[in-house]
Amino acid sequence: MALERTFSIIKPDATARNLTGKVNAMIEAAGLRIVAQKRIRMTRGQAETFYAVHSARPFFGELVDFMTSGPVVVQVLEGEGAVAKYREVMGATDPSKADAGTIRKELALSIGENTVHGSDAPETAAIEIAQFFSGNEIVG
Ligand code: DAT
Ligand code: MG
Repeated sequence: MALERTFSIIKPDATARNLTGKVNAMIEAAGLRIVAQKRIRMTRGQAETFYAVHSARPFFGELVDFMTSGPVVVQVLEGEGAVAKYREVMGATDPSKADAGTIRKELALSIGENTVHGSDAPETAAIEIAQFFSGNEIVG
């Protein structure tokens, strides 16, 4: 499998509970490298663009409210098969269905307040990374 990059967000429920370091430890323990990272407060416009694929879903308004409710940490992760590997480390969207030892099983509060985002494919990872980082902010 090739060296790959994925996009990660440590969501407001996690920054509020001071869990950034714990999430990062789980990322690094899985062999993924954090090659870019910054703490930001997302605007509604940024959140709406980021989750545009979900704009017709009933939870979209709630999702945008949540993602703009506090600071987030946006990250680029690098490693062999990073996209699929980070999805494994995160666990299922609904924490009650996530495997033991995953970030969402161990730390998430609910299907909405689920602690982390990770890209679902290399193509979406490239788009998501470009929304938040310029090339010179990523140091592999
Ligand atoms: P994932 O974040 O695992 O890729 P997704 O892309 O299907 O999941 O959904 C994006 C986010 O939207 C998810 O992390 C939390 C929220 N969400 C998804 N399904 C939801 C639901 N049924 N109720 C409330 N929020 C939901
Ligand atoms: Mg998704």
